[in-house]
Amino acid sequence: RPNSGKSTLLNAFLGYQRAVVSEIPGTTRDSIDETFIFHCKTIMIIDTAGIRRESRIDNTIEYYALVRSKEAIDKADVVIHLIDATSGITETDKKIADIIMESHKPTVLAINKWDLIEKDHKTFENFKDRILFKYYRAADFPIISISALQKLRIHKLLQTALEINTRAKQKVETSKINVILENVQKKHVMPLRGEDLKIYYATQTNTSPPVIRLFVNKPELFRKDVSRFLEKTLQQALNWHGIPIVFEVSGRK
Ligand SMILES: Nc1nc2c(ncn2[C@@H]2O[C@H](COP(=O)(O)OP(=O)(O)OP(=O)(O)O)[C@@H](O)[C@H]2O)c(=O)[nH]1
Ligand SMILES: [Mg+2]
Repeated sequence: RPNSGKSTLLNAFLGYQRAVVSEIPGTTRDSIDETFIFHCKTIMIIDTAGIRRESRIDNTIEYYALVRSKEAIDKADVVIHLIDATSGITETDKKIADIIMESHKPTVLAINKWDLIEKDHKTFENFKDRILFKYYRAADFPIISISALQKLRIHKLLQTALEINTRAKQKVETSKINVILENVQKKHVMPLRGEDLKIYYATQTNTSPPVIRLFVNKPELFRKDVSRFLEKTLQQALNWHGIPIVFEVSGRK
């Protein structure tokens, strides 16, 4: 989102003023990529133009900025979605979250400008609750409060991004996935309860994003709520928080 502090964060990671920062939204027009070393790893960081709501994209410069921001998402292993703490999650942020989710990239939500928030011991939890209330899918992702300007928790942010990247590249044993799915079906919880859907067999066919191939009795019963539910179940059981899962469903083998 424009003005959330993306260029400031790039500069904080690099340790010098590489990108132009200003209080005027729309400062960065083209993506900038740079590399730096963190814990003996070379990391490429891409700073993008802030994405505006489509209704406000009224000229070609902004249109191409959007296209390039989407290209940056496609190129990335992990996406950091920066939210401005002073405004909280906005409609624009939800739009951006939708764009990120379409890409199925591992994602961290970073709440920036945390230095500007009056704090007591409950602030972060309250803030998180408000975000989840406005946007329940935020629960799918790690949420970290940071200050790009004061370099607060930016190492923790990087560490988290690296961790979910590593996990997204893992291949899980077929037996493990099948045990999880067997157990969840035995429990008869919603939305599986009372339905005739049966999952016979599952296997992981790809990584980053993980693709799970499922063989079921009636593919037409594999609706969105079932898919969501199984995604959450597997994310929890496999420590895949922040990592979207793609399901490929086919009829009985
Ligand atoms: N207090 C505070 N201000 C910040 C922080 N991060 C960025 N800012 C300020 O927020 C404004 C916007 O920062 P930028 O880094 O240019 O934001 P951006 O996301 O790159 O914006 P666009 O390029 O327009 O999309 C600047 O005035 C920054 O100094 C922060 O952590 N704390
Ligand atoms: Mg910028």
